[in-house]
Amino acid sequence: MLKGFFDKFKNKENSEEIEEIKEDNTSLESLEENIEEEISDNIEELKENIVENEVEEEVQEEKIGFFDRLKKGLTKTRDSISSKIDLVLASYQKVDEELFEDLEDTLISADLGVESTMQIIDELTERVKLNRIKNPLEVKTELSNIMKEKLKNSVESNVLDIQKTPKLILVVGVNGVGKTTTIGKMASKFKNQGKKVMLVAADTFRAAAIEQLTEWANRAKVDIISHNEGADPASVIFDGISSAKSKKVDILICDTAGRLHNKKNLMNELNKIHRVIEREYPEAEKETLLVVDGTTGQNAIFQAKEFKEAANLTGVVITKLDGTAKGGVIFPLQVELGLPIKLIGVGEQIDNLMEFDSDDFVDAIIN
Ligand SMILES: Nc1nc2c(ncn2[C@@H]2O[C@H](COP(=O)(O)OP(=O)(O)O)[C@@H](O)[C@H]2O)c(=O)[nH]1
Ligand SMILES: [Mg+2]
Repeated sequence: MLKGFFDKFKNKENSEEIEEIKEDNTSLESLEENIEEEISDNIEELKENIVENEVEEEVQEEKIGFFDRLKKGLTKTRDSISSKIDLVLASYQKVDEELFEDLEDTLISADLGVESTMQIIDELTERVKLNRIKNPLEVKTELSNIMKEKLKNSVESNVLDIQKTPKLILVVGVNGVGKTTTIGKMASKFKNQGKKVMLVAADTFRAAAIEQLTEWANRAKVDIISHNEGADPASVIFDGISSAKSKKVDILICDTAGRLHNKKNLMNELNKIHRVIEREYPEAEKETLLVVDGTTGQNAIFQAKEFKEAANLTGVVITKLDGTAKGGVIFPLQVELGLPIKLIGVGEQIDNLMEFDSDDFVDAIIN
């Protein structure tokens, strides 16, 4: 009996021990579960971080890519402006009147125009005094700041807004500046941004001009409206507008001829086109872009003045900046004539068209 009691007691003890061990086991299991959960949470977080970093890197790369492409396109302008400025600044021990005169000559020789240059140098002189700048090398930073401000303050915006649709873009400019090429590049760019684009071949002067635009339409994979050589440009645009309306086109881009012998001819032709557009497409956002060839320097300014009087210009595209040291011409166009630079052409390829940003531009030509 006593043995039986002991056995019972032992059994009880055993079962208590077993319970204890069981409890320990469950708490161990839950601890394990917690640890596993924590590890998987950490892994998730790490994964998220990696994705975030990758996205950030991509954005950063895109930014670097854009700026590098801009810098590459503007190599000749930068070589002409930046290295000359460096040379001037390095040859002075102190900041004096002569240094400013030398800088003035440098900017004028880089096609910045007399008026813009004078404004920039006056402002620079004042700031150097105000900020007690003694070191000629510090002058460059101040100069770059002033150039950025001048460009920014001279127009409301440099953005070619394509969000409000339907939109009609009339492209004007003298022969050979790059109108047709720029239209092809724009078509591709806007299409890639999800817009439905159509082109109008209203340069009816030569059959080759119509063929050239047709080729660009094929390359950009957009529709085109054209008539035969010699047709009335306004009537081609009329047809373009009807087609754009029925096909619900977002952006209609019209090429025009550059061979108008005098200002009166030019005005008549453009007035007729503007009248048709106003009458047939009142709901469209209108944009008239003047294309000028950056390699022509002062000639580009002269053309801008002529076209400003003949057409209701909303912006300028400067082409061929890849092949010229005359990129400074942007200053007289925007600062003196108040025409916003909206796009710049930096090569002949379909993607060699960039949006203009004044800060990036100045950074790309002065470093
Ligand atoms: N290097 C370079 N050439 C360009 C650029 N834009 C246009 N061109 C070239 O300039 C020439 C005239 O262009 P085109 O579009 O026919 O001018 P349009 O007469 O005004 O229509 C062509 O050989 C183009 O390839 C550019 O941004 N850079
Ligand atoms: Mg053309």
